[in-house]
Amino acid sequence: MIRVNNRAIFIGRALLNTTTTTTTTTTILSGAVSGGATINQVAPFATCSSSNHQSHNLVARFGLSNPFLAQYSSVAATSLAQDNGFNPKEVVLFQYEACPFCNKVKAFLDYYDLPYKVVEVNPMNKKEIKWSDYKKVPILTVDSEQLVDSSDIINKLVIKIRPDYELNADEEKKWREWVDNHLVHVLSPNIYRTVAEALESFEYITTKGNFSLYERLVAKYGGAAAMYFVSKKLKKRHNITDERAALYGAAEQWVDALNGRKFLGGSNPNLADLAAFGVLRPIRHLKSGKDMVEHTRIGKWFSEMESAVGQSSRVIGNN
Ligand SMILES: N[C@@H](CCC(=O)N[C@@H](CS)C(=O)NCC(=O)O)C(=O)O
Repeated sequence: MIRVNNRAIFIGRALLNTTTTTTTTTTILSGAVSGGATINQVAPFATCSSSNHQSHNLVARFGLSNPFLAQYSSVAATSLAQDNGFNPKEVVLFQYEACPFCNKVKAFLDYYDLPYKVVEVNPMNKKEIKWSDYKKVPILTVDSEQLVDSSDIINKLVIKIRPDYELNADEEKKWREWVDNHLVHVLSPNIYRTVAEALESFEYITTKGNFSLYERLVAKYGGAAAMYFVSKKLKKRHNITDERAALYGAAEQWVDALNGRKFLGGSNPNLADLAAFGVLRPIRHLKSGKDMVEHTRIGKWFSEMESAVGQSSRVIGNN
């Protein structure tokens, strides 16, 4: 079995429209952006919503694995999931590589050493998930069962792996919600904060996402430019005045929550640790992630999480 050491590079969330209530992807910044391409063609934004299903604003997420860190290796997996009697024949994750919700699921699968294949969805035509009524990612298929929504996916999997898992523990629940409702929102304004950072993010996005050659070329420069401006809108929407301060504040808030413990879960990560790690892992090697580790106390926990989660259990090939 070939598995890839996955350090995904996050992508962003862009709220282009603050009023629409439709779930349909909408071009808000219409008109030619680059060579006649519309903004959706330039930066094929997805309609991302947080765990709050009330919001159907046009947002975007992009992502990818860090090509510099990806290490391929053959491993003999000892799966916690398999040890506990959960041994599906095939697990497939339909995703955008840098979507934070997809990365939450990946952190969980990696931690539990549950082998999974990845199908990278083209955010423009989503043809890879045409078979499903659910129009967002992540979608996880476990043999013939379809699971949707990152938190629901994780809840269902953890109960399959550890039937006695206490899903409603107050602290864990509170911080899982904090990841979806707060942490995720400070990421995009940071990764698109300056033109240089927007270009860095799109370099990763377009290298690893599912784009045609044309889409890739247009998306890199047009998308970076567009997201630079969109991220300013996002700041306003989430009442962020200084994006780095918001990121550092969130990181410090998380370390305070640890309250001296190795993980929020104590000596082992719980689902909140995995969620926070999952959404931060893609930005870790972007400038914003490096700044975060340099200027806050989060680095120690992050490194402990890297060791605890270990190698990706993603299976390469035949998908
Ligand atoms: N609450 C969902 C949110 C999922 C979500 O918003 N996914 C976005 C990508 S980040 C999406 O697929 N949007 C639809 C689109 O791209 O058109 C979850 O936690 O899985």
